Amino acid sequence: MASPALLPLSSRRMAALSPGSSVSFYPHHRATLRLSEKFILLLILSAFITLCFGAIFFLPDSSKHRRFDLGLQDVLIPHIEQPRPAGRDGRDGPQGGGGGGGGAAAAVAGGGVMVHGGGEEHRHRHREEEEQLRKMIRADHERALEEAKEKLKKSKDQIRAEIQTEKNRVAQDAKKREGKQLPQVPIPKLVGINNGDPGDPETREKQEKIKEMMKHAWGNYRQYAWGHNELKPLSRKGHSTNIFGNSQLGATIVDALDTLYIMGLFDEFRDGKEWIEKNLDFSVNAEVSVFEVNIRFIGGLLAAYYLSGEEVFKQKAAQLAEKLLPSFNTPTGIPWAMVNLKSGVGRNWGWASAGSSILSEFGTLHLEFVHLSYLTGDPIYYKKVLHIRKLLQNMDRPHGLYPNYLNPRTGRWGQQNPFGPTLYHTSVGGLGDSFYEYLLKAWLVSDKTDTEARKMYDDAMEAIEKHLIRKSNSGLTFIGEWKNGHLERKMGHLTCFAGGMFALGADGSPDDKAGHYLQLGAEIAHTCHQSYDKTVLKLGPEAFKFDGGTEGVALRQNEKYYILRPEVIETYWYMWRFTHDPKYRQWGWEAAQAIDKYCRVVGGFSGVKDVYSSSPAYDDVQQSFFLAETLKYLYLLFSSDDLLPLDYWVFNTEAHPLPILRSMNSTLSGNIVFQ
Ligand code: DMJ
Repeated sequence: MASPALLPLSSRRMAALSPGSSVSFYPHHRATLRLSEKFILLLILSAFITLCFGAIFFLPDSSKHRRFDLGLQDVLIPHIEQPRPAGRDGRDGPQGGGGGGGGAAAAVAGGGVMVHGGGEEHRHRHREEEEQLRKMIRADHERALEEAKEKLKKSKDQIRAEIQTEKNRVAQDAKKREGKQLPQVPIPKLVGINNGDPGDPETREKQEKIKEMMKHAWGNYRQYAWGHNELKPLSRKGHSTNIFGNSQLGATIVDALDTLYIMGLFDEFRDGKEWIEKNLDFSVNAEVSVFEVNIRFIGGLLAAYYLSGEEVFKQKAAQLAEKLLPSFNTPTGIPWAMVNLKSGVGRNWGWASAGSSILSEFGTLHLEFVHLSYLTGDPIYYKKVLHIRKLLQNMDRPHGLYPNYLNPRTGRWGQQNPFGPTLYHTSVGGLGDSFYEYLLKAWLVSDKTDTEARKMYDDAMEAIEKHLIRKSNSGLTFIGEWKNGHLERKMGHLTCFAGGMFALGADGSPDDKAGHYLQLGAEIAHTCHQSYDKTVLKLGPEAFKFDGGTEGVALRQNEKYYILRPEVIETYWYMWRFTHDPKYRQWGWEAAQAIDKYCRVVGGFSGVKDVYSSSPAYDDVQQSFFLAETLKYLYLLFSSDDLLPLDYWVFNTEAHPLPILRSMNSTLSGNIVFQ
């Protein structure tokens, strides 16, 4: 039976199918639809399809999650699998090797989903929650449909005017937020923010030399790449990478400010401040790395604020932090790796284990976010990082180790292999490194009151020592990586920061192991120095092996480069502060001289492509971390200990000093306590 037309009838009529039949009594329908009719049909159809997809894909799989009350909010967190005994072959490795071993995670990968806190009541609750979510999505779509229908009734001009009004409102809101007065909070005691005269003329001369190198790096950036993220010292023009999106955010300026300040280069500092005041705008359509922006920009701005007391740095840090918040809008609260500063849309790197988030990225926010909450009076930042911590605390860790990848949609570790043994990657170098560093530093920045962070750090160090740290044939201590089911006897330049971390964490370690950890720091420093000493340029390669006859040397061409990285010098500096053994100043000086000899060019400093070649090619990049970290650690190495004393300051992973928050009343609501 034909039904009355839902859509307006066209004036064109069709002839009755059979004259005289009952069909002819019904209105004649036209053969085609008008454009607007087609559009409405399309709209309805697409809403319906979205609804179906929403139901299938976006509703959480209740079998993989359970409700968990963090005390902050009700969130979905992943299953916690019960650890299984070590692999069938009895190996004491984190992944239990092949052949169906691989511990708890392999059981998951094999499809054996475990239901925790089970029971009929539990399942019933899940069903109700799902039904509620479905209802919400349905209501959302119906509302959107209604709005679309209403819109279509309006004229083009009306729609245009409405869009403009909305745009103005958003812009005004943003302006208001930018001008928002931040609360006055007590500023921690800032001890040792300048001077640092080392006392003896020889060391003073070295300190001066480092300052001269800083002037050379900054001066050339100032001249050839001002406002760009980084400098191409050979091409003498601006440079950028995908971590900053397609933006010109002056990364080198922000990263270098505190180094300029502690070196007493105040004219340069003022120049940088002026640029930031006039030009640094975060409302740009750029997809940036949340981690990099946090450690370089937020860290840099906060440090510049604390050192100089200039409000503009605090304001800018707060504005930027707000722009990063949308990256936390994931089903688990584990942030996306990248966020578009304008739209707030986030996503992960395509190469990171099927769209996973990276441990060293989402695990390296704590220091800056605690300070942001402190300075803005808004607990949201602290809550975000505490949520990440709680989630990690409740996850299964194969043999106590944290895998490098975590899927922010499912809350499961990445790299689970559905067809065989689980292949986690665990590393104290790239992808893992600063997560461990921040556990320790979260404890330090809280004036040692955040004992939960300290416990996580201690447990992690114990597992790392047991499973990743080995001695080479010639007795060099190295930190390997778990990859593809075995310990890779390779150490990255990035991993060399761990020497400093062990030394920094020695005091306060359990079972009176302070001496042990200081010794471990010294051994890592020695190994990393060896990796420098065994090269032609006396600069360290990106990665070096301990296999067979190879002892701390890079074998592959693509591991032989040095890109002005700081980690080895960072470790020398921490070791110097804790031991005052003159060899650390000696090793630091060797590195400084090598950098000056082989990386210095007329237009700045450049990385080199092969540290084993006497005439290496340049990579033509002056990394912003060269000014933020490498030169700062060198300068501190040749300064007295009362410049930025470690009893008062904690350095973020980009070497930006942040004061320890002690003996002050927190302005924060919630459970942040700074005594
Ligand atoms: C810096 O940006 C930071 O130190 C980060 O933690 C990792 N490494 C680079 C410099 O090598």
